[in-house]
Amino acid sequence: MDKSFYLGLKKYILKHQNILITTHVVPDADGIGSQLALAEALKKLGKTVFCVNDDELDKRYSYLNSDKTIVSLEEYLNIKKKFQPELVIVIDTNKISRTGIKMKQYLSVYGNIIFIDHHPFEKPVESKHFIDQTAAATGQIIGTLIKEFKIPFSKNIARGLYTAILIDTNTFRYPSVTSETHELIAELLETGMKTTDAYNEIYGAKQLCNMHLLGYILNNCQMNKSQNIAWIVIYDKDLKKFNSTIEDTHSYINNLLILQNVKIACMFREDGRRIRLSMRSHGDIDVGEIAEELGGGGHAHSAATVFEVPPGYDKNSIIENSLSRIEGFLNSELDS
Ligand SMILES: [Mn+2]
Repeated sequence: MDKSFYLGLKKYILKHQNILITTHVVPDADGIGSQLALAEALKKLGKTVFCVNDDELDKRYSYLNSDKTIVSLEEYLNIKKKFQPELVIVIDTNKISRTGIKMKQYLSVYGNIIFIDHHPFEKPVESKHFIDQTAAATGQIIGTLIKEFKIPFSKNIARGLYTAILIDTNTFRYPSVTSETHELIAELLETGMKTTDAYNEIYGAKQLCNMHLLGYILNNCQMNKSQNIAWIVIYDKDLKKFNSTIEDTHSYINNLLILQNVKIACMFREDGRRIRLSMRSHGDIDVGEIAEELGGGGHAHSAATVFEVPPGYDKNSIIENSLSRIEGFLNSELDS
């Protein structure tokens, strides 16, 4: 992204003193790491900053938030006293509805909201949406912005941003990773931050029961005839049987991408009367476009959608139907 993008963003943020930073619901490490890094940098600039999310953080992220910088909206409303945000920064999404039902309601009285994000967005407003779709993670945008502020990276900032980029690139495996990404990573490592610690803290906290669930799910992995689409299905009963939660299945889908010739990896997950679908790709196949055709959205290499299961319909028939549609989209992409 060109320099004017960061200059514009910097100028806008510097105009305000009281700043609230939030991210999307069910935040991931990109949202959380970016929030924490930006908050620390802005505090060093003398700003008053609150990091507030719709809900409490999942416990897998508590090591990043050991000083409780990020609080839930409920906690914030109890402690904020007279704090009135002059500026609200929404990280890692570009829609206010994605901040959560409670957060959206809370923010409805604040007009001064900007978005810092890397998800595709069709109608950005220049002074409101700071979106760099080419950035591998929002963490990469925040890292570049912090450099623009001339705030040196601390070990803590480095860990937040490194984790953000690690998660959003599937450990540097996506085509979104560029020389810019690695140049920033090099600067983060200059702080003395340990990559093995950062990796193990986010990926290496599994229990034996999660390992058994992973084995079970992968054992039932399937492929289409052409062997270019692979999928796994996670049912509620599997989670129960292996004493695991949805959070434990977070990166399961990435295992499918190492299959030879696979173009699209799919993970279907039962969620009440819905089926949630995540898709991953590498190479030229744009699963973001396919997800959009299926009523969802996302990045070129990582996207998602949700299917309602109408009364009287079988969940597996919804999965089969969406797989044949995905195959149709894939074949038309391969033909063009
Ligand atoms: Mn992201």
